Amino acid sequence: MLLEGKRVLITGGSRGIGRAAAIEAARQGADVAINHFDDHVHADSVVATIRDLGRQAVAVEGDVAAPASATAFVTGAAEALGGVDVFVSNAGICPFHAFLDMPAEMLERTLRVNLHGAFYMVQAAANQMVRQGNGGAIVAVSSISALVGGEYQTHYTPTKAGVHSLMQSAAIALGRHGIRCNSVLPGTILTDINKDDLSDPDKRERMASRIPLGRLGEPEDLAGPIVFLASDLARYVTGAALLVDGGAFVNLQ
Ligand code: NAD
Ligand code: RM4
Repeated sequence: MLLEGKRVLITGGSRGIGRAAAIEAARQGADVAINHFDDHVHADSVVATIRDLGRQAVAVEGDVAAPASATAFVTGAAEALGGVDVFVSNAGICPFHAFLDMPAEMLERTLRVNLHGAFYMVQAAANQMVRQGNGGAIVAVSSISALVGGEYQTHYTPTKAGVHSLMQSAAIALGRHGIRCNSVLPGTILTDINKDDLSDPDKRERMASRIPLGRLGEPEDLAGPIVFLASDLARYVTGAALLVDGGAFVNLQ
């Protein structure tokens, strides 16, 4: 019960990594609020699963790219759960596309959702934690893509480097308030975000064969690392980034 009595908020909590983290947080004793973007059926299913575990759960719809969604989510969740102890900034998109003809709207939208969205959400959560006066923990879902490139991800990888950097700077800005800020850097995890990209069996096999642990990741592989960084077991960890990639990053020679 690493998160017993904690109030945990997760953006993009209706599917994939966010969903797995939300359910594991509840298993570890937390009450949970999820944000999602027009994904009511999946969000309702996460809420029902968490309530079946005997914990409180709420879902708040909102586009993280809109700054007003951040205050709406944090305020709504704090009212429903009685406060905010942990914030997981997870929502993100990756519309795979070639570089030379990348449409400007695709670049703008990816930056707005992944980077601006993370900034406004983390800022709103931090202000709530500062008002409460009891510290807190923030975990951002960055990516192995903060450290390596991707041919069809030239709009996306800078956002993931940005989220990683945001946690480093926020760790300094918020340390005096007892708020820790860390990121996880997932490798390739099988979710809707890369379903099309990995539908080519050759690409999928090539990616998997480079991973020392011998398989692509599942959303649940991220749940433990996120819960750990959110928990008091990590009480002296801030400004850190934890690769969760089956060893892919170090496998260069
Ligand atoms: P996913 O597509 O399964 O889930 C994305 C979630 O984000 C959904 O709940 C969706 O409703 C939500 N979302 C999307 N756009 C939103 C918006 N504008 N506002 C609010 N919510 C929005 O994807 P996933 O793989 O679980 O991705 C989650 C995070 O993990 C992303 O930030 C992604 O960059 C990161 N990541 C994923 C992988 C991977 O291989 N799957 C690897 C590294 C990092
Ligand atoms: C990740 C990483 C994965 C990719 C997803 C969409 O950051 O690059 O390989 O599948 O993004």
